[in-house]
Amino acid sequence: MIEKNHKIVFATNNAHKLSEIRDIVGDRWQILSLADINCHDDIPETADTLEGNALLKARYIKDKYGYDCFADDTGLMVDALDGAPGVYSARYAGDSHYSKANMQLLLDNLKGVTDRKAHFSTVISLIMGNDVHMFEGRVDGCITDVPSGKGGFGYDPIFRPDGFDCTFAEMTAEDKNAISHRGRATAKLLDYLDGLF
Ligand code: ITT
Repeated sequence: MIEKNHKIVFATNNAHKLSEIRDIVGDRWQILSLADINCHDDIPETADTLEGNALLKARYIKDKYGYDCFADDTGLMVDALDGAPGVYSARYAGDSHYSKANMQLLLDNLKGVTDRKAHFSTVISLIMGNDVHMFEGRVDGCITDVPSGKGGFGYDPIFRPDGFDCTFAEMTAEDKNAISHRGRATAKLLDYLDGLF
């Protein structure tokens, strides 16, 4: 049994992810950021799967700071590129992690390619006490020919989810969260946490 004001750290250095998760969770749980616990480390992400990296990030915080913790790892998988950039989405165009460069490289690699199918996958790893749990979310869509929209982050300006005629970057945060990979994985996380009452 855990209390409603139980503190859980979200182990991410990505401010956009933090704000998306806080929007989704609302006041149901207290989500602490890495800054809140005074962690400014560059947490290693050396695994070659989303599951592996999500677990590495959560385990790092649990072991070093003792907090219950969750982390997400996300990838954009493009069918015509055999699933690339996938687990390497953050550094597709190099270690600088610039979203604009990543998007441009992806568009360059898809020049003349008509099969634009792609999906985002998110894996959330939660460590509560000694228990580890994984939650997964996915959204299917396609890669557009040019970037469009100013919302969201990362690859959002070039990803159009199935059933919509706009990119994630052209949607409100609420609409993106309702159907996105992270929104779906987070819904499963919240179902699990709610069940602990
Ligand atoms: P942390 O590891 O600190 O959480 P990160 O930005 O490195 O942050 P990931 O490794 O999970 O996060 O992200 C992989 C890449 O995918 C990164 O370039 C993101 O910009 C991009 N990405 C993640 N979620 C996304 C989303 O909802 N929409 C668009 N791009 C996203």
